[in-house]
Amino acid sequence: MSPKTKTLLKSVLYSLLSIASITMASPSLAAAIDLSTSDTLGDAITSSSQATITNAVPDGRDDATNYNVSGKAPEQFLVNLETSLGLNAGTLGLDATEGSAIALKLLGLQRGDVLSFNSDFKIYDTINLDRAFVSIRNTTNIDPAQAVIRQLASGISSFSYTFADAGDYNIGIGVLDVDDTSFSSELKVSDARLTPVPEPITILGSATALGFGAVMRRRFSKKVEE
Ligand SMILES: [Ca+2]
Ligand SMILES: [Ca+2]
Ligand SMILES: [Ca+2]
Repeated sequence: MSPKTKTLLKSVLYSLLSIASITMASPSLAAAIDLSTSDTLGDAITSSSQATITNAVPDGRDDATNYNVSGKAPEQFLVNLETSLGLNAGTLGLDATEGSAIALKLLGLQRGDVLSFNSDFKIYDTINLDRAFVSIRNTTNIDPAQAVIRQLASGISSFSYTFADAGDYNIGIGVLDVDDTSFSSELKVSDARLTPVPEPITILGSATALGFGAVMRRRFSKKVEE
């Protein structure tokens, strides 16, 4: 085998190795969240892939159509809902009158992990509009007053949140009546995912492999020119 062929083979081998490292390092695989593992508070039902949450009472007296899905009443004492979600009293708004939610625990998150899901928020209310919310509370030595509350838009939308701190989290996703308790809304949550931040060591690994491959390619092209 001539030295040139040897160098060529080496270069091809290193390129293949670096491609292999990149392929292994690059996917930051999103893990599906099993929504059936969440607690339901008030009127909410879950399956592994979807949750449905309303603020409608079981006998349907607050609407012309009965939107209740579980036979359970929305939580009428908002402080109970807030406590179950790890929130301080009043966090969901002093204008909130009753509501329902699912409560998810996400443990051992890293800074940069991403929570995402699709939401479909149907509002059958016209006055003092109902709200859909996401509450994000880091329970690892972080003050409940630092909890993050996000509103979900009406209609179909996708939600995404990047965790700024590592820790264990309580996530609440729910629907609230505002100022009154009548006329309801329905929130459907689907495709909930947790996407881990890429491991720094993996990024370093693929960067090194990429650099190494580039060096070998440069060496090889030099050899050809010679
Ligand atoms: Ca209303
Ligand atoms: Ca209601
Ligand atoms: Ca309402």
